[in-house]
Amino acid sequence: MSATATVDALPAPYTFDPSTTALLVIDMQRDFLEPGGFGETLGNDVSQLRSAIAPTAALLAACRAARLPVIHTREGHLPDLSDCPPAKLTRGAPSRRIGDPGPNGRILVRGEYGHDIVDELAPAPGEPVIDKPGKGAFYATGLGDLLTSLGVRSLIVTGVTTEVCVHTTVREANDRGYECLVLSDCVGSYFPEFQRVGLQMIAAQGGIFGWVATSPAFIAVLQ
Ligand code: C5J
Repeated sequence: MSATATVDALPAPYTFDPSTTALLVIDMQRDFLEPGGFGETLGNDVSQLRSAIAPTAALLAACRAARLPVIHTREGHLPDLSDCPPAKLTRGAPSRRIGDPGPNGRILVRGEYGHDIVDELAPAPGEPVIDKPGKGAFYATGLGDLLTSLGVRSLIVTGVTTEVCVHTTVREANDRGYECLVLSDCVGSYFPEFQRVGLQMIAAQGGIFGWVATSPAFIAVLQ
């Protein structure tokens, strides 16, 4: 692999050094992607997110082959919910609240079946999984220290949902000086309009939060 690679992206081609780049797969959990979980309790059509699974599986294979570090995240809470702010617990009128029992275990609680990553994208042995109580992957986690220890400066960002945890994490990363490339076919939203606009917001104004590309374009330059 050459020292740097350049991928066709918006708002402009994105040049990165694979030796300082990691793949960040955000919250591809049953609780968001499968019936009976947190996403569905909020009234969402969870099938909207499933289009991101197959391209992310191909991306994972390519990144593992290229020896890029792969980091997964999961949103969820301790069994006693002590890390869940009351505002998050009581907001809205979901059919089941965080911590309530559901068909995949307690909603959005660590250790439950629904909290874990979908089978198709299961972490490989040794790949870090960052458990986070919030929407951003840097808040109240060890992600920053992990990236520092790996020497990572740029992030390939995928996952769900585009306008919530992906956006929050990209904004956090951007403020910390990381360059972020978001792969449009590997992120998903329950709302097609938010998917479109969420991606536009990242690349607007000269790339105010980062760059946007497709996974085939990225994989092509990794090989
Ligand atoms: C949400 C997430 N949407 N992972 N979480 O509540 O985007």
